[in-house]
Amino acid sequence: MSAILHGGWMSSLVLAVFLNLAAVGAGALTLEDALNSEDLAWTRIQIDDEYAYTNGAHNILPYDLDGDGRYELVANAYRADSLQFYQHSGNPTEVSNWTRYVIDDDISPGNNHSAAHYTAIVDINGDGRVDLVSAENTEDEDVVAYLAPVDITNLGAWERRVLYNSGNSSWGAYHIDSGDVDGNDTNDIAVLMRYGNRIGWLNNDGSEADWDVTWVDTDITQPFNVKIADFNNDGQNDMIASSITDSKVYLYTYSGDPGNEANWSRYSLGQFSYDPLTLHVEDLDRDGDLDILFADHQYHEMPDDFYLWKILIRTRLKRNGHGIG
Ligand SMILES: [Ca+2]
Ligand SMILES: [Ca+2]
Ligand SMILES: [Ca+2]
Ligand SMILES: [Ca+2]
Repeated sequence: MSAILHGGWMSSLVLAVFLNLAAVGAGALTLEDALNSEDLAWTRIQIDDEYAYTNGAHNILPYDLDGDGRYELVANAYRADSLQFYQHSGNPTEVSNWTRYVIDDDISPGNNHSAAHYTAIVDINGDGRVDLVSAENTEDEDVVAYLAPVDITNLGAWERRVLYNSGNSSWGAYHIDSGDVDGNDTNDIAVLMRYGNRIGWLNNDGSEADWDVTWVDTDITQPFNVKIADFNNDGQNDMIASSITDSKVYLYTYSGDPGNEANWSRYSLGQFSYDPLTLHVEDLDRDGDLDILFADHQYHEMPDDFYLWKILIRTRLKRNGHGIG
């Protein structure tokens, strides 16, 4: 599907897909070509506007969940407290070809507002099928996994597991990401408590539920997004997190056992005068180093240092000779 998806922050009530029809027709048209084109042919295809499932639409991600070569769309709505995916049969530009599959319409039982925010798409039980892991803001059951069955459309076969329960309903997991933090070939989960002012990681040691948490930073104010990736190319995954109130993006690395809080070090990637929110990690210029892209919540003016992340990291690497510091 040559679709370019408009994801992330979407207006509530509507989950929509925007297809660049020029890209579909041309096949080889790049994103740069599409953005530079003077005759863009973007068409809005509204796939769901049912209030019970789209109220507070917060997150939508394309992923081929069943490996048939066609994208599904995984979506959260935090006021509707729902987790669902959409699957299309045939031409995705035909609204009637899309079907909604609701995996859970009450992710946080008993909580009717501000719950499901983000979902990580990752295989957590090693069966080769990607599972869905949701962050529940303002609930005790902070991180909940839904294990994918062979037939993902068999909704009753999805298995729910509570990976982490903080027991603190005023915290709530706001954002999560997945990756192998400790390098033992199991996918772990980074977890961020926006109002608990902390980030950490959940260790996937093969347990079905109740994973151990290690708090990596309890001295961060209103963190918003967290990502796991190897930023300094040492073969060991690191973490980054954005903070609204601190107006910073932090980098976290560890030496030794990452299950020991004392083994983690925090580095600021610069002080900014605005509020970094959503983080994306890509090798934007394809030089082999990961770059960080973020959104500005309180936009004032384009900062001079907008694209200096890689330079900052390289400078620190060079200064110390090894590691980042
Ligand atoms: Ca598919
Ligand atoms: Ca799985
Ligand atoms: Ca692991
Ligand atoms: Ca690393």
